[in-house]
Amino acid sequence: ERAAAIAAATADSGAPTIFDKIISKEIPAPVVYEDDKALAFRDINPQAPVHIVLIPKNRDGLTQLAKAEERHKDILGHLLYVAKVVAAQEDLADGFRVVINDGPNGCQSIYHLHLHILGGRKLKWPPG
Ligand code: DGP
Repeated sequence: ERAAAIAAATADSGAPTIFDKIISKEIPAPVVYEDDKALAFRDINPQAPVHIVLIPKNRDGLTQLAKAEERHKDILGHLLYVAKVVAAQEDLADGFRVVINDGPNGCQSIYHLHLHILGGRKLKWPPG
């Protein structure tokens, strides 16, 4: 059911997403970091030994990076800094990758901006 809902979201509708339910703890997720502005949890479908999703708690119109406006600069900076904090917490001293999938061509499935933090193995480049 959830997979169908995710697959169905191939473009930004502005509708609430499953991440709202993770933020409200209505749906449990393995949280690895939380502060007043951001939440990070382990991806349900990990693509690497460490795969964490990092989101702003307040979406505030930031369904995808392409919708970013001036007012989002602080939260965007905060998320990138938190990505580093989480990578350190996860012992990714040998390196890691931060990814934002944007829109249909970027393979975005959930329209609540999120950073993927991937690590724990040698990642390939370029991505598919
Ligand atoms: P994207 O394709 O960039 O929109 O990535 C969305 C990610 O969110 C995807 O890698 C799977 C993850 N995800 C989706 N639903 C859930 C969930 O309910 N729990 C957790 N932990 N991760 C989820």
